[in-house]
Amino acid sequence: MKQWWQDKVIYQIYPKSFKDSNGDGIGDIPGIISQLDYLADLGIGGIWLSPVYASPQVDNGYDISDYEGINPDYGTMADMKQLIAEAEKRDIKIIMDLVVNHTSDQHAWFIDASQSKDSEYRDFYIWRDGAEGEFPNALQSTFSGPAWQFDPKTNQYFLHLFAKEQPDLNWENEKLRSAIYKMMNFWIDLGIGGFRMDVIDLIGKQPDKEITANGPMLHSYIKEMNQATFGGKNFLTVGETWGATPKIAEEYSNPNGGELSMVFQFEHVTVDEVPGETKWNTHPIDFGALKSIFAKWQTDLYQKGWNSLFWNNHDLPRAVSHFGNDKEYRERSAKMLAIVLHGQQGTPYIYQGEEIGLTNTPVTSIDEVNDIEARNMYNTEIAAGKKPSDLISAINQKSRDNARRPLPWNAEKNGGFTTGNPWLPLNPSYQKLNFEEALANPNSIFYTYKKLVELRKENPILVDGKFQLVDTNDSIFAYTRTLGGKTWLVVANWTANEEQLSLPEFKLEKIVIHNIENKQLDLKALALQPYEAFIAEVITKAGTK
Ligand code: TEU
Ligand code: CA
Repeated sequence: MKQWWQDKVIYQIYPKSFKDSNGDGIGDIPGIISQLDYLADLGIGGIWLSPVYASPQVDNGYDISDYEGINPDYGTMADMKQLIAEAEKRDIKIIMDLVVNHTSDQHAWFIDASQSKDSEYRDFYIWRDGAEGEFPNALQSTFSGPAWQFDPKTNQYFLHLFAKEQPDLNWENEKLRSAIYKMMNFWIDLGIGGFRMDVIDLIGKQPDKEITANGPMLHSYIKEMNQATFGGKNFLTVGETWGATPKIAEEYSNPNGGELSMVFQFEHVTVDEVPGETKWNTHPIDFGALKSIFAKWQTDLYQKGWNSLFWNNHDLPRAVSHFGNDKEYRERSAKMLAIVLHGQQGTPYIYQGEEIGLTNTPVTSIDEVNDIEARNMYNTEIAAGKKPSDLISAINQKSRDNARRPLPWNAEKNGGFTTGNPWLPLNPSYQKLNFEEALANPNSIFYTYKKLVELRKENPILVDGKFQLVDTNDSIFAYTRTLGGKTWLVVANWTANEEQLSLPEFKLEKIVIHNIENKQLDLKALALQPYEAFIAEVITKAGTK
């Protein structure tokens, strides 16, 4: 069955920072509704909405206290229904964030479960014995420190792979699984178009064996969920799977597997990390390695599964700062990153503000940092004797706040994001760098994205064409897409150097998109400018490859 999302581009909204409608400094659902025409203009087919559910906001909504309620800061269920309806009018579907590895400790299930060992909800969570101060085992939380929290009331520890206010759910419990499926069907019945599944690869965990990702029951649970909820519907499901290899991604996403549409894998975005070290130990990007990673995923999943394509999200640094050049070549390198990603096979995701090339926002002190992950890391490392300046430098490169700054809609106070005090200050660049300015400039990054979105809808070669890497040096990423005798060539220089490239095997038919206006292309002798990138229709001289 043809799925609604196959030739579409998805846009991620982080609601707290998108648009404030009532001056309280916090983005909200009416704010999103007010900008739907902007998103329709960009041409996207779906919105992945980061959590808007009732939540004490310890982890900005990834700690949910009621899956069927809306955080009052963001609006009401009536607003949510209106968002779904208004989006639908513009042919945009809403993809809800499904956070079912854990709940908030303020969820009714956990409140009840923690009252007594006899609670009917006790087994919805993961409790273990251990004398106080002696943890059941060595499992660590992603947000620093032990993954076990002692609960004096019942004298047991509970598991939390994230904050201690985010207790892990026990997927071995069939009653818990049915309760989750019931909740999912509630949302499906409201007319949403998909789910993005938060850390879904952790639900099959075996805590006693210290197995967290890719546990033995993981795929059975996902198959069961598929059958009980979205299976057989025209629906997008994307699992967040930090531990996926191409083989594992194939298992999730193969069209006959009864699991998910696709997964987010993170091999390319963690290319600057060394296995065994944390994300805070940064290393320069090895572009040769990056190219091989893309080529591997493109090749291994072709016609066996489905890729998701992204450079950044609410947990990652801004794409242009991390992979491009956010100074002299901000515009050109942002367009290059867009072209080289959207040229690939899979479903592209744009993270809010990426389409105008928003950059990271440096801070000078931990007091300016909001994100729980960075703050916990900072406190732990300071206690271990690390230097504040080194930690702040790592935070400036990697912290999640970089992507979470409120959006600059125009050059007015607070970028037009709010008439009040924004919950987190905007990047000070907003006077020059904002949506209004981008829309008014026909050469802006925005129009590169808009064109790429449109190209995908109109050209099956972008959706289904076979990927083949073109051999070049590591400063250049070049590949072809081929479908039905047609070939598109994608070439990107991902450095600030000029690069020479000769591709005599291709004859230029027409330029599809190019991030340098009015520049001729001679494929036999390409003198690539810094961060130059293009897609061209070509004829393969030695016959079709
Ligand atoms: O992220 C999963 C996750 O492992 C992240 O904590 C990730 O390791 C880190 O942010 C990289 O910088 C998901 C959500 O996307 C994230 O926002 C949540 O905090 C987390 O799950 C817990 O729900
Ligand atoms: Ca608000």
